[in-house]
Amino acid sequence: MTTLKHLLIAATATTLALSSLTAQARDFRLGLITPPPHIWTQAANDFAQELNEKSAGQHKVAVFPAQQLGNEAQMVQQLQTGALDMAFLTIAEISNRVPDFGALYAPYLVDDIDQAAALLRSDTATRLLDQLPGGVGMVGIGYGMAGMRQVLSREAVASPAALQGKKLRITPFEPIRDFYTALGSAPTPLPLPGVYDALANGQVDAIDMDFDSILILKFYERANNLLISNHMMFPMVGVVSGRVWRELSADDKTLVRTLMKSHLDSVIDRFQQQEKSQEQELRALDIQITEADRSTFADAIDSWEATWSKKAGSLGDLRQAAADVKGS
Ligand code: 3HB
Repeated sequence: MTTLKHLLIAATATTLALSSLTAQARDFRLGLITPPPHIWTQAANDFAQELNEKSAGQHKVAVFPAQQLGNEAQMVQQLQTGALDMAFLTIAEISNRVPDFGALYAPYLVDDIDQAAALLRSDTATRLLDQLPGGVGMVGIGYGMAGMRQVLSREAVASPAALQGKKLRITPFEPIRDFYTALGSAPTPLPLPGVYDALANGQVDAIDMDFDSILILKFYERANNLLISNHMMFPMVGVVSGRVWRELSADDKTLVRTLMKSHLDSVIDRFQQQEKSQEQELRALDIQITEADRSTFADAIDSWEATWSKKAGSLGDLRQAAADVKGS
C-alpha cells in the first residue's frame, strides 16, 4: 500500500471517530427546585462537572436550580416530552402521579435519619423506581434525601394538638396534606422557594421543614418555635427523561447512571452526617424547642393509614423493610 493510501485511511478513520464523538455529544439540562446553597444543588453541580470530565468533555450538563424551569409539576411535564433531560425531584409530585410512592411518606415509617438512609437503600425502595418509566415516563436512577421533617412555627406550640386550625405550609403533595388535615390544621401547599416570604408576611403560621433548610434558608429568623418531631422522612429521586434515555448509547447510559447514582448516594451520606449537629446548632439559637413523638400524633396517623393503606399497595412491603432496618 502506498503511503498516500495509508494517510487516506488514517484520515478517514480519524474523521469517523470524531464524527461519532460529536454525534454522541450532548448538552443536557438538569432542573431542581432547591436554591444554590442546598446540598441537592451542590450534588447536581458536582455530577455535571464529573460527567463532563469522564466523557472527555463531550457531555455538558447545565444545572437550573431554584425552580428556574418551573415547579416540579411543570418539570415533570417537560421531562415527559423530553424538553428537560434530567431532574432531582422530591417524591412529592411523583407521589401525586404514582401513589405507591406516597408510602415513603408514611408518618413514622422510620424513626431517624439513619433508618431513612437504610430504607432508601433497601431493595424494596429501589424496586419502586421500576414504576417510573411506565408511570411517569422517566428513568429513576436512585434516591437522595433531605433531613427528617419538623415543624417550625411563629407562635409557641406545646404539642401537635396546638397545630389545630393553624395555617401550616406543606410541600405540595397529597400524603402530607392528608396528615395535617387529619391533625386538624389547614395545610397550605407552597414550594420551597416561596416559604421565607410566606412566613415573613404572615401567610402561614407554621411550616413543615427539615433542620437543614431551616438553617441555610434562615427560616428561624421569621419563626422561632421548633417542634422536633421527626415525623417523616423526605426522599428525593434523580431522574432522566425516558425519551432522552432511549436516545443514549449503552455506554452513555452506564456513564450517566453510575455518576448520577454516586452523587445521589453522597447526598444521603451528607444528610446523615449533619443531622445531629444541625439539631445542636438549632438548639443553640435563641429559639424555643418542644419535642413530640409518634404517640402525640396517634389519631392523625390512624386516619392517614386508613386512607393510604388503600391508595398505596406498597405500604405493607415498605413497613416490613422498615422493620428490617430497625431490627438490624
Ligand atoms: C421542602 O420543604 O419542600 C423541601 C425541603 C428540602 C428540599 C426540597 C424541598 O430540603
